[in-house]
Amino acid sequence: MAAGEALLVIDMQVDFMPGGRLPVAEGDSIVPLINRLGQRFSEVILTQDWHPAGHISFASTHGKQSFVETVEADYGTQSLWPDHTLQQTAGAALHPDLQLPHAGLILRKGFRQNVDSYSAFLENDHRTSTGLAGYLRDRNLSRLLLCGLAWDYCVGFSALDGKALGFDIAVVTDAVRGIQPGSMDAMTKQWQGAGIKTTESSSFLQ
Ligand code: VGL
Ligand code: ZN
Repeated sequence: MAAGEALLVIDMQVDFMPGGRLPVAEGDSIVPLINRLGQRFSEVILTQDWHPAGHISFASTHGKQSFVETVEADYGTQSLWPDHTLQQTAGAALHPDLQLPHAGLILRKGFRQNVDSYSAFLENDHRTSTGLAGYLRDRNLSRLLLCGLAWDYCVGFSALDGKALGFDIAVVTDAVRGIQPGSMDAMTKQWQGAGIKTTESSSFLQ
């Protein structure tokens, strides 16, 4: 890795793995690749989706159906999900096979009752900072390689916000999996429009 580079590993948590509460197909298959990538970076940052009971993003909170129904939040339309990554539960834990002991930061997000946060940089109101940009700037980390879950949501919006905040962003596409093919395609188009690069893990592993 070059100076100023960091690997940002998004939401590699039990609930997003097959068998979890909000499973991403093949989410577990990228764990070994992410471990290998991690060995190439001295700067590694993890994120952890971390919701309280009754969170605004849970369909159950509103007596609605997940995936198909939405609610109008103060900040706009919020998609609804099955209850997932509840604070302090086994499902919120990082995948037990992740081996990134040198990671310097585990950033939690989505912990406010009435605001979701897909992005590692800004909550879904597009205003409230998670503090990640400040951390990166303080530590002179300006180029980020993104991997993890999910392509169409938390990886996707982290890439868009990171780019908009002035970071050089590349998504390591073979180390990412997504929730819905249609929204993955739409997100990929948004990345292209924003000038976000995509790359493959082979560029970092020999
Ligand atoms: C995610 C939906 C809800 C993600 C998190 O990690 O992509 N998606 N919460
Ligand atoms: Zn969530």
